[in-house]
Amino acid sequence: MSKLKDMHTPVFWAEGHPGPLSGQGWKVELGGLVEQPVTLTYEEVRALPKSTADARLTSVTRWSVRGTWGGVRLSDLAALVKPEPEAAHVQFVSYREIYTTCIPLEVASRDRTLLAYEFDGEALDSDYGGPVRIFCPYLWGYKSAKSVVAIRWLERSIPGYWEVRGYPDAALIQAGRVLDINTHRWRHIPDGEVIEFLD
Ligand SMILES: Nc1nc2c(c(=O)[nH]1)N[C@H]1C(S)=C(S)[C@@H](COP(=O)(O)O)O[C@H]1N2
Ligand SMILES: [Mo]
Repeated sequence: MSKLKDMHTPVFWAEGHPGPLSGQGWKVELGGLVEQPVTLTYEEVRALPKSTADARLTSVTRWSVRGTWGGVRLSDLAALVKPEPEAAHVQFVSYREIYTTCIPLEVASRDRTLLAYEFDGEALDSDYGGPVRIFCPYLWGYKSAKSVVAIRWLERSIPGYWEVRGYPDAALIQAGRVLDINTHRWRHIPDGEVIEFLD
């Protein structure tokens, strides 16, 4: 049982579905241009101060799902590793290291950018990027890398899975129609993070 699945939220694994993934033995490496690289286990991620974001994951393929995402703020992870002054981008690496993507440090530093492990109080399963994924409501969903094994602070953005295939690195959400997964209705959105529908 999963609320995301019950709502028929699309499951995207461009690199191929990894099969079941568990928090047991899961590690996330925090590194790159940082003073103190750290590797966190799933349990250590869960033990860090929890933040929640009632916000939307919105795909460039024109759907959007709202819920309360729970996890650790990227800014709290940054405080652990202390990025060097040159760090200006953050790269996310998914399980098997085929899917990667980068966001600007400024976006990573905003309140609702999370290393998420929950949706509406339920642990994320591997369909939806469990045990831990990025949730970044400010940009198109392809920046919200699933089943993350590494987070790297970088000087320059490295084009990732969808960026090398022609999707813009900036990934700014653009006005238009989206299918609201929560209500199964087509709605209009403005540019930028989807907070309210226009109609
Ligand atoms: N590893 C990985 N992460 C990924 C993707 C993917 O294919 N592989 N798809 C991205 C895209 S395009 C979107 S819209 C969201 C979709 O999240 P969901 O599959 O949990 O609904 O995950 C993002 N993260
Ligand atoms: Mo997407």
